[in-house]
Amino acid sequence: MDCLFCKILNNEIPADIIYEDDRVIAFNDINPQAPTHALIIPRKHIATLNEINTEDCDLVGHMVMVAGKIAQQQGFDTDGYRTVFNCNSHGGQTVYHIHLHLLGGKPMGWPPY
Ligand code: D5M
Repeated sequence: MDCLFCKILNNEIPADIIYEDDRVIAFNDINPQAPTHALIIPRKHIATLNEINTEDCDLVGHMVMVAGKIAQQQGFDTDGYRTVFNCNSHGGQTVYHIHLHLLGGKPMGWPPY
């Protein structure tokens, strides 16, 4: 499968990994949009949010929990942070392996045009 994030998971492409466990890894985004910009990805290949099944709900919840854990470790949990799943072209998705963006370390605006 020609998936960039599967290649990172398989150590075929390097990444700055900041967290890993049996279900997910997190690494720094190559094009950071905030002082901290990490991506939390499941080890299971799921192309978009549209492919999430009932059996994946715990996994997706785990991704969100890991985002909060990283925010806490990096010390911006109290000031706050942004988490984003982009889906398909209108959502701005460019890598088709679901990933949760975690952005922190500065105030952010809304809406995110
Ligand atoms: O977000 C895809 C994100 O993936 C985007 O912010 C850049 C990031 N990216 C792309 N290639 C890499 C590598 N090799 N390392 C780290 N980060 C990467 P999307 O929501 O799909 O637009």
